[in-house]
Amino acid sequence: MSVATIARAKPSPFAFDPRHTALVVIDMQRDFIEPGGFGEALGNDVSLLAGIVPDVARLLSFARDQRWHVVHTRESHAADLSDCPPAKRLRGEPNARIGDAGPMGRILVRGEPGNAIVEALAPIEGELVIDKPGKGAFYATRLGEELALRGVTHLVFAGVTTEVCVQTTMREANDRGYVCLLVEDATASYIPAFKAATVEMIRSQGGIVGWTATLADLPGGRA
Ligand code: C5J
Repeated sequence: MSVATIARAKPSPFAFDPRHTALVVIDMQRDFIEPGGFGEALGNDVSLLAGIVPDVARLLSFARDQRWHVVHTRESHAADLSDCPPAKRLRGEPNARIGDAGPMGRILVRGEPGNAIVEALAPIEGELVIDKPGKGAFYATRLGEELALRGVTHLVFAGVTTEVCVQTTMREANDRGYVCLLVEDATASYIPAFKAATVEMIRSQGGIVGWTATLADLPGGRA
């Protein structure tokens, strides 16, 4: 087993076998990152998320070079919204709700322009793309089965938003026995204090949910 180590990971060095490791890029889709999508409809400043696209691109390129498995997720719903419970759709007072028409097509609906992953991070052949109706990527998807088929044991997380879909998925993964690490500068929140709190809570108490590291901490510091 060839083991790599991120020596400066917190709270302790993170050892992994690249052959059994997947990068999971959460929801880097236009609906959250560009004006006119779900994120902006909720009243958020989407530029905070757009700012990490170059960092996620560097991490993606590193993972591809290292031959990690790569998974992209998209928060998305069927066109008839049969997988969007009213409790989700009717929440809050957004300018536009899931399924409503917006400048990038129907909000958070599969196949609409706004549901696409931003061009700079587009999946390439052989990478897994998971459409998920919930915040966690394991809920109501084939992610668990697909990772098992590939023999994946370690997950490295990036994407948005840190405290919602990234953290939820990381907690789901932790409970399923995956060894998880979050790359701090490749994740963002509309609310920076929530990102900072999430990073701290993940690695607290000896790594209660997993590990964290920065791009510069990755093996060879190449990312
Ligand atoms: C949210 C997400 N924030 N991808 N989704 O609704 O974090």
